[in-house]
Amino acid sequence: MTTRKVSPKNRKSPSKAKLLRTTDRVDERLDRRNNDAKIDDLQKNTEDSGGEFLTTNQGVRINDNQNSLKAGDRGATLLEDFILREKITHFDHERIPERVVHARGSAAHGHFQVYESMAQYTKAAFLQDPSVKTPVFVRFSTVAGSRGSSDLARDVRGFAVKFYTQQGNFDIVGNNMPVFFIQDAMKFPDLVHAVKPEPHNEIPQAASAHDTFWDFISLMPESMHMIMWVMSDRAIPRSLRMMEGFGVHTFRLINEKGKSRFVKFHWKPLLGLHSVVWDEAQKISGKDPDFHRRDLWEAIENGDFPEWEFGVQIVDEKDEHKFSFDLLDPTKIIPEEIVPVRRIGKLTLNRNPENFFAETEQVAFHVGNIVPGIDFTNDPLMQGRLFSYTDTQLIRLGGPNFHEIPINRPLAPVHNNQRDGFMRQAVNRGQTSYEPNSLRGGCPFQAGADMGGFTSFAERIDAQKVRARSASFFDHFSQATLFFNSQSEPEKQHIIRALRFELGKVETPPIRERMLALLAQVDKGLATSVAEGLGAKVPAKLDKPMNMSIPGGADPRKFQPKQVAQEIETSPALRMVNNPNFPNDSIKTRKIAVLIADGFDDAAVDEMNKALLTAGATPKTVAPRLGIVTGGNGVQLKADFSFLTASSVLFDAVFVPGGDTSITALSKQDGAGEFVSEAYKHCKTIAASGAGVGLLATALVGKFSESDDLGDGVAVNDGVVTSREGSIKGLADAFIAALALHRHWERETGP
Ligand code: HDE
Repeated sequence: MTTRKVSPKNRKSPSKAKLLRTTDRVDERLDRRNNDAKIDDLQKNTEDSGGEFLTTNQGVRINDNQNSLKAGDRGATLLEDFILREKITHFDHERIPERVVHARGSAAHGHFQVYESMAQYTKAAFLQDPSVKTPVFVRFSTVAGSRGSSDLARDVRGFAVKFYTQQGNFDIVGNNMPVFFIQDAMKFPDLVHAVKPEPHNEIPQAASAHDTFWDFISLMPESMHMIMWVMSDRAIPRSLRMMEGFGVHTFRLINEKGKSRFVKFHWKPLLGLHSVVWDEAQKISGKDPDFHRRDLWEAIENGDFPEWEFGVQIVDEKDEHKFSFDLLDPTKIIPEEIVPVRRIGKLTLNRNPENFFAETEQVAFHVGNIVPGIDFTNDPLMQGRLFSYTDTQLIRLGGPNFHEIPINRPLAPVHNNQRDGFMRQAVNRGQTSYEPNSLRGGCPFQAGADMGGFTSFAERIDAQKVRARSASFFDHFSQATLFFNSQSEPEKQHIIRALRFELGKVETPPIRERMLALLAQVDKGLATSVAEGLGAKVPAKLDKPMNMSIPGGADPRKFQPKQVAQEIETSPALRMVNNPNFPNDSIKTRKIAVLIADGFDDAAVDEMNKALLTAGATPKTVAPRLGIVTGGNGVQLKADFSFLTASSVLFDAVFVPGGDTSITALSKQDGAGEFVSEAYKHCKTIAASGAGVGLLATALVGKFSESDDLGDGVAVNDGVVTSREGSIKGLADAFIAALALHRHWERETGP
């Protein structure tokens, strides 16, 4: 293991000019290496095995890695065996505690580049120069499940970005939803205890569909906006590459003159916003629990680098109180229709980690990692987070030196008088470890603001010390209603179904009733539909003043939710279907299953594959068995999957090419018909040519009639694209157009 170089002892106080030159040199170095700077930095600790002898941790070459040292070949193992003891001891200590939340995650390296200087708003160095690429490491996660849980749980996704900037590390530790369940950090342990598996039997894993979660939520009216998001399709993304990200809290941008503005951070995926359906999510959890991890990994390995645009909503200080909601309340969004999201830069993920544990598991994010030009607000949820993140790393990573772990160490130089502690890597030279000192000429020096020293925004505060919540935090339902009203019809139905599922798993009737009463505050139709599915009735009204979530001995009447007139009735930016922010949907990186058996129409497959590849999609063959499959004209293709190793839920669409022998074999094949009918059920695009149309007709009896489709070549019915004799090019064009719609919700039957 190599350690970072510490700068040589500097006994004289350097002049300002000299300091400036030092900083410039660092900048130059970073600029030159651009986004490779962090990769280079990690190289110092990267070990490649190949061609070396096996050794102990002390570097002693090992002769026998098969047998322990014994007294005779059947004899007791000897305590003396230092090689065995070292190997087993290390193994025994391989595990560290998983994250208390967000334990399940996947990450990647990349870079960020700003489009134009944001100097008007912030002095943050990484937001000044479009030619500078700032290295980033991004970790996506689910919240509730354990490290080994399924990627497809209905859950919020963490979206944490670490920027290794010239001025130090800046972390945006956000989610794929812009609001949160609670308004104050005080409630976070309660929320997490409620959603985690129940303590007596550790059931259920990675699921909110159980009594304790809904018990808590039913007593926490402030969570209703977040509940709408978590019950929506946003909670079951198609891919980590196809979801938005949000900083959630309101932060501050501070410019060179010290002027502060409020800001909300956004990530907009260039591949658009897409989700799976709940039935599919549950099946994927069985077929491939690593679905999102694999998808991210494969996309990066294939060179399909995921990209997001970085967006900011900026609000002037003078406008702080002009909204129907409080900017400090993390259960509220600023609707994009009121304050547009300005896209100011791009994040690209282009490299997978080398080692999951070293990077993805050991990375330590912290909302408190900010750089000059960014600052906090008094959002009471964020304020609590500022305490929590260092604290959690101390137990999770085993001591105070976790900032020295390669993935966490900044590229900006680190000099201070902090010393020692478990696993210290830096060898700090010199006699002094305090400040002020004269023995080291006062080094390391404090930096004035003009030298990049961090100064906190001097917010004026004139207050009494109270445990309280602002009156401006009590509109718990208006934005939940805004969210529900902004959804497309299929998305509304999905929310209703999700609530029926979740509350259907709740075993205590009063919890359901309280939830129905709360849902009625959001939308009466929503509550009635959910109630129908539960065979229950929406309570006539909320019983008495809501006696929920209030301090002991307080008067409940002073804590009632109130309604505030909203600026807008709907916000199209909140829906996923026909969201105006994602107008140009492509089929890039979509996975298409091509079902073949010996005798398949090889000309059709060839032409379709070419069209799909040109459009950026990835066709994969699925056949009755692995190995080589031979087409009607003798073309040989390798089967990527068999019907045993693949399933329609792992693909975005299906193509069934013709070829009589192939279709006869597929018709007898267990799983082929199910493949097609399941894709239909999940509203995916399906195409068939020649005899393949017959297979569709059989698999989709009652849903699709071949006769409907036989027109002048290519027919399209609710995303089923067929051509018995027409051109494959025409079929491919129609298939690609239908695929770009992602799903064909018109096929869905009622909740
Ligand atoms: Fe976190 N959160 N959180 N959180 N959070 C953690 O830190 C916490 C909250 C978020 O990929 C922990 O290193 C408190 C909101 C992400 O490594 C812990 C409160 C948002 C990640 C912690 C919140 C988040 C975490 C657990 C309420 C969205 C994963 C392990 C006051 C804006 C980062 C760790 C990664 C992780 C505490 C609320 C996002 C315990 C106390 C709101 C994406 O420190």
